[in-house]
Amino acid sequence: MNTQLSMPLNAAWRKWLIENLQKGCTQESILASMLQNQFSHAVATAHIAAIAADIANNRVTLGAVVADEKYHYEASRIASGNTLNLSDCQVKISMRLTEPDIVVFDNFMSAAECEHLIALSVEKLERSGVVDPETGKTIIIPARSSEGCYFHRGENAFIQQLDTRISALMNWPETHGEGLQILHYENGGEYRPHFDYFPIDQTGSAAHLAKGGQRVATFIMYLNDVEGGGETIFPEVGLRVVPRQGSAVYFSYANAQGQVDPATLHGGAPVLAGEKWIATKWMRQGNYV
Ligand code: PD2
Ligand code: ZN
Repeated sequence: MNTQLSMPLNAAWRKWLIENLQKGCTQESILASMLQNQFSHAVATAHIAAIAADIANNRVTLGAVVADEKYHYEASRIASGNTLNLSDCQVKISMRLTEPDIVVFDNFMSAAECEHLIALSVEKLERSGVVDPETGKTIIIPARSSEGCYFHRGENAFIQQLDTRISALMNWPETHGEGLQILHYENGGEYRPHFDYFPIDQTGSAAHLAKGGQRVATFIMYLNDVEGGGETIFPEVGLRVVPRQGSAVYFSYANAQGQVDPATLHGGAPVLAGEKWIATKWMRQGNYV
């Protein structure tokens, strides 16, 4: 047995490899994506060669390899304790769930910081889109009826301070974070349930995965109190996080084996009264440039 293959390939990666080899992607481009997703060169090369040989010898059918594999939970990246002392603020934990890994915080941002972030965003807002599963391009759909904008990492001193605070709390390098996204929902606005990770069996995911690898965790900060509705919902576990100014919710969904956790299906419930402002930070497996 090839010793490199003693690191098993999960069902999703196996399916992705088969599909990409069968549709004629070069082994170099497949290798590049796997390296971006934290496979070592030796392990990725061995898996590509093994699956290419299986295909050549008619030993694979897609139906046979898509069987669900249970997500393997790892320890949460969020530090233990009820109060977390960061360099510039003291954050309170108000709830922890382990499967899926979800943590809710109070006191992550001050009211003044929330107001300032909203004020910086109002002029920049544009209708939000989603990733087209086929093409990977951004498309506008009714399931996401918010407007939003982005701030590059460290775009100004204020954003830099938030980026650093978020990275410390998420226990993940700042360099792996996407730019901060701000979202504004009017009354009636919603974001129907979805996954924040890029499903590796969708062709549209490839371009996103090539830039920093898979998303591993999300951090949503609530910038205002919402008069009615607007909770962040996790339908698989029946959880509704009520938006409150300065509080935040964290959830993680990718492990070291390259699995993603479908129990993190989540959405933004319709705003029933008033408006809703949030900021979202997505972290990647590797450097996000
Ligand atoms: O607005 C929310 O609560 C929400 C829900 C689901 C935000 C996101 N996803 C997101 O920004 O990914
Ligand atoms: Zn989301």
